[in-house]
Amino acid sequence: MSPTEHADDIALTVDRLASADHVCCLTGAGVSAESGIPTFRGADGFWAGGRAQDLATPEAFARDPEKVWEFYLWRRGLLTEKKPNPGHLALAAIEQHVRRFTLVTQNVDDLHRLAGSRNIIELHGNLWIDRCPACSREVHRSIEDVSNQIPHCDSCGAMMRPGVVWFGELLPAEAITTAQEAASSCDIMMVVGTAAVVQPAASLANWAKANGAFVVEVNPEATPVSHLADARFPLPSGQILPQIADSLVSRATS
Ligand code: BV8
Ligand code: ZN
Repeated sequence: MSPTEHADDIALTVDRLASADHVCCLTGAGVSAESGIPTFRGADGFWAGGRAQDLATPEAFARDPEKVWEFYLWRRGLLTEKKPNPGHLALAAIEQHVRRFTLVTQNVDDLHRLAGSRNIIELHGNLWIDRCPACSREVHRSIEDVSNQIPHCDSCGAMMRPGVVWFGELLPAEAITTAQEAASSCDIMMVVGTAAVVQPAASLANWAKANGAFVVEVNPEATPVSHLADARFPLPSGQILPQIADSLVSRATS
């Protein structure tokens, strides 16, 4: 990307960030792509071949829990060598230089927290959490815990499940309510790295637009919310977000 290309939109976005009382950012799997983590609907995505329904639903888990655990334990193992990329780090830097920042993520890879983001809402849970379907006990795993053993509950012995939200399952009530409140009250909504097809997460962009927010989209591909964008960067987040963050930080510190 040539330096001047998108310069106007960068300047406009930084102006909005600098003057905002509340910035909201919705992220999806694309923000982790440059960390080497497959997205869901891309060519080499996790859902390639339409596997979402036989891997990420309660029915799939009831039908073949070993197969579902194999998928999630493999993804957990993948994460042990992955780290936040410049896009994650840029969002953490932006959070430090605006008045109020709410990061709403659909991702379950925990990379935003590792990058230093603080005010994070995980709409779809977290890959490092195991939850007992029988007694609701939760265990937060760490990279050291990675194994290929299916976890069982220490309290009641039941087979645990991954602490993520599957298709057909309700999102955690507090998470989606807080996210909708943030989308409804923010001055600027950044939509980064999401195909914007999964609901209710994708509708947060509409909530923000309806509240008069300035909408920024970062995605190499067009999405069903691209028409809402006041500034659109058809670029990888790891490329453009650091430019926006650097410009904001130098402005804030000059
Ligand atoms: C719900 C956790 C109420 C698990 C995920 C029938 C029955 C029941 C429900 C439904 C139904 N029909 C529709 C629904 C609603 C359903 C839904 O939205 N389905 C869609 C697919 C049509 N939603 C639900 O079921 C939700 N619950 O509605 O409850 C209810 C209950 C019962 C009955 C009715 C209603 C629960 C949804 C949560 C599912 N769990 N993940 C796991 O991770 O394994 S969803 C999964 O998709 C991930 O969380 C992921 O984040 C999310 C969204 O995908 P994206 O993040 O957008 O990723 P994707 O690969 O698609 O796109 C990547 C994008 O990045 C692309 O645009 C690409 O261009 C871009 N990109 C690539 N590289 C870069 C980049 N961008 C920037 N930089 C780059 N470098
Ligand atoms: Zn239990």
